[in-house]
Amino acid sequence: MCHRIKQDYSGNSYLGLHLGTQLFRALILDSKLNVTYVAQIRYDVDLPEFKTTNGILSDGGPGEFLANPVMWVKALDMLMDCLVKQGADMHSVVSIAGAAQQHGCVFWSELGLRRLCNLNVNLRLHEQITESAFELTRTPTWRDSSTDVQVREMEHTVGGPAELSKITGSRAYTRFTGPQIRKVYTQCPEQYERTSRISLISSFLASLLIGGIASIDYSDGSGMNLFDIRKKKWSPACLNACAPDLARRLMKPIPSSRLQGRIGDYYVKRWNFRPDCMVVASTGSKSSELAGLLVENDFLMLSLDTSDVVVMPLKKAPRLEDGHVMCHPTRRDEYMGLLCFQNGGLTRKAICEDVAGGSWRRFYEMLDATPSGNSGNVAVHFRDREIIPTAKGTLRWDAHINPMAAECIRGRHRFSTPEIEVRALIEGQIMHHWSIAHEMGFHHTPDTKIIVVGEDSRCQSVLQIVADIFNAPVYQRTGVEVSLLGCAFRARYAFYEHRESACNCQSCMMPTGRKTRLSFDEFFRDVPSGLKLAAEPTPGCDKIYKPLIERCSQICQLLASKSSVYFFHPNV
Ligand code: XUL
Repeated sequence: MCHRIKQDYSGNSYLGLHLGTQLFRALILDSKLNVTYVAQIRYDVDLPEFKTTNGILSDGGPGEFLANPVMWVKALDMLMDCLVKQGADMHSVVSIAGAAQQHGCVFWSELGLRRLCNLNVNLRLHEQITESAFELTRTPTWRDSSTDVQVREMEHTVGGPAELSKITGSRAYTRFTGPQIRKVYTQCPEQYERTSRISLISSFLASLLIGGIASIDYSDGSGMNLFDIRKKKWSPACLNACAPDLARRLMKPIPSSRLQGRIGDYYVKRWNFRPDCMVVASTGSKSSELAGLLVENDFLMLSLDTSDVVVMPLKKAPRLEDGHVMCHPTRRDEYMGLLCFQNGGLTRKAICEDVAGGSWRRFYEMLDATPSGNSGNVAVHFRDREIIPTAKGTLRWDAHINPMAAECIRGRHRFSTPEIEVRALIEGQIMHHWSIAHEMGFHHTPDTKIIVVGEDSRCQSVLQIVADIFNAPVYQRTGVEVSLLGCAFRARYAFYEHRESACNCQSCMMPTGRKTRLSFDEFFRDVPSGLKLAAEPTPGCDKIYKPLIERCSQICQLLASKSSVYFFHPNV
């Protein structure tokens, strides 16, 4: 007999926070997992004093995409106010989980550490976690690609890209945290020397919540080129190749489901949080999207957001030549494969400005006014330097361009109508994502669900293009952003794992003596995934797209070979 008094958890709620590239969002779920409150801060609009464009400072050097961490601190302060103003009772929140844009990092100063641990309730968060709390007030974000030199140095020291990938799940990438830290160490050695702790943006968010430095979780830690994804600890070889005395600054990494601690006293006094409110390790945005899907196996997720990303769950960690293998956020000893494309939502936004004056309605009408396959017109827009392949530039081919003739290098200047431009952009992006995913071994069977999520997954014609190019049924999840939902689900599960199921008495044990604790997947098994079939492949679509995919790959190769001169031999 369990003598524990049965607790009533029906008044509980769960808070998810997502610190994204352009937005900081919050979501509260009640005990039945209904959405009760949502709030958001858009940096460009709500925090104009930080002068960002799409959440990034626009005055960085070549390839630099930086942000001021104080902006995120202020956004968190405003977000909490916003929830309370809407009537949210923060006292009912029993657990919080966060997620953040991946790879970027924050360099805490000694003073910052002291302020963080002694937050004063009479001041707002950003009035005490000011610029002096950081050694760098322009900190790298995932869009940064200014570390080619450090990428080569780290790969060389560790024994080559394949060796680095064997340990960390990825060869070195410019936006990954290791090369970014090395850049700070080599270019600003004094600031590096003075840095007391380095947080990922995700663990930075958790740090703000607990009022102390939070650990980096395994899943987001896999995006650093420093973490041994199999041994689940920092790799000494990678740390040595990056910067001295780094392990101390990073602290020990922890599993993504681990508790970071209780919410800081500051939040209790300022917004009436309960003192025992639990804070779970924060993780990366895409890990959180995976947690929010509630689909167990056999799916491939395409996230169409600021970046476009393909994610698939993996039982084992394969060796990828390109792309990333990361620790799974909710399943112990499992993994996720991730391919990130820099030219996603921001490229669509820029072309929408160009051809439709920024009106998405007009933009999608234009898309609908053109046939599948765009009469052979294909374009690849790598306006920002693309990640796979490493390439920059735009190239348009119409049906007449001969890939063997010199004209293919220049392509067409413009297509004859804006409608053709729009379809060439969207089809070009999806064909590019499909072929890279295929090359990397992200295969799907007839039973695989292709799940499309993210801000730009709302348009039916885009979903149809995905279904036709992937030649598979496409599912969509409507409602709140899935990365935010993933946070709230992780918060809910943490409360179950660490509180509800944490009784050790006899009747709570299985006959074998093992606890009856459910896994994350089992816990949410009866919760509807909310997925609905959104598009099925049009009969005969492969005949249209197969030759176009071939042409799209040729365009990508051309852009990559044109760009390699600049990126790999900068002194030529
Ligand atoms: C993934 C990546 C981006 C960021 C955006 O590797 O760099 O998708 O996670 O938040």
